[in-house]
Amino acid sequence: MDHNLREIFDCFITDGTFLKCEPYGSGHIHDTFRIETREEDKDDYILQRLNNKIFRNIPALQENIERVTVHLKNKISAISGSDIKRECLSLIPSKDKKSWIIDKSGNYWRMYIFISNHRSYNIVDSPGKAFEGGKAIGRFQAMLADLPGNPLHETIPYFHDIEKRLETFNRSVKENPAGRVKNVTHEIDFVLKRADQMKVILRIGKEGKIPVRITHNDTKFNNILLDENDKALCVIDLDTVMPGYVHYDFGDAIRTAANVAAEDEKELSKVKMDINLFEAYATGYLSETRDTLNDVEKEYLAFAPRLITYTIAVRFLTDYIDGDTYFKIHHEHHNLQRARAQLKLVESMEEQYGEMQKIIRRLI
Ligand code: ADP
Ligand code: GN1
Ligand code: MG
Repeated sequence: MDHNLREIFDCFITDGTFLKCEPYGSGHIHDTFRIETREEDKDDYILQRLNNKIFRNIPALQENIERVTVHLKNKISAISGSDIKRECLSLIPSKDKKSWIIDKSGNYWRMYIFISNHRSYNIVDSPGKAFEGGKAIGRFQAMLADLPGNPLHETIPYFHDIEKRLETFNRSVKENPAGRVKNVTHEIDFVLKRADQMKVILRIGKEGKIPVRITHNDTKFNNILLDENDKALCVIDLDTVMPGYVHYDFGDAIRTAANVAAEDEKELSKVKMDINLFEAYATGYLSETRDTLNDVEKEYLAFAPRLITYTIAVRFLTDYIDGDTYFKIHHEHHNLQRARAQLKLVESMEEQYGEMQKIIRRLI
């Protein structure tokens, strides 16, 4: 699909003139572009065509992000020496005073200031980076704890609800819409064997033992930008910031920060959770949250990576069975490759679970 990106850029109130635009990043959901401006001293921008098949209510989504970024900006600007354009996402208003526009074909677009001199990692190669990521997410949760007003909209209902995800999965297996079930019988068995044990976080939530807080819900490591010295800079991709359990953020971050291989690694023998990266992330995270989390929340942190890695594996596998309708893919069996790598990672976490529990108990 071809879009006139210069025309779309012109719908927003910007500083600086359009020089060029190119696809940017490796997100699985939106179409993301970097816009460079002609002037050296003006900001560059990130322009996104929003996936409104996945996010069904864009005004509600944007309202959440407006509230969250205003709140974060208030907090961050009160810290001396802070760099507000780089430590928090800045939405760019459109000429008709909204934080998004709809083009002639019905596409939704939004724009942010491009965060300059950042580093983004799909794979984390040092405990120092993992520690910084943990600090960033811990601080993010802490800063949003006193967001005023109504609860945030649930931009994707039941996003991390494993019972609902398994219902959808079982329906897809039964309906077999793309005729692919025959390719994945081993993976289906793996998923079903673990289905019951994965419901524990939902259960302790329903029992009132862990509170619903404002969480990010998509803490994959490339959604945490580091600065030029690999220090925590900014948490991005705020589309799923909404009520949730802290385990979802902890689990998803470990899924990506502590896996020594790529999320979609084809060579499964390379996929493994590195316990040192786990420990470093947990140390950073707990340095910011130790005093606010309750005892049950802390106790279940060690289990969270198993739950979220399993959940994402189930989602990749469901999408493969459905014929690739949700995640962007780069080749025919990409979702299957992702699902297999994530299931391998679940196994690696199972093998190291005792050690993970010991580390968490030592840190809390
Ligand atoms: P998706 O939901 O598709 O993952 P993201 O909002 O995470 O979309 O954006 C995709 C990628 O674009 C990010 O992983 C990051 O590399 C880059 N990105 C997004 N927003 C910014 C920003 N404000 N400044 C710099 N890079 C950004
Ligand atoms: C998507 O948006 P992105 O690429 O950061 C997905 C996450 C998955 C992740 C798997 C809204 O994240 O839930 O964990 O892919 N986001 C949405 O890589 O579904
Ligand atoms: Mg992203």
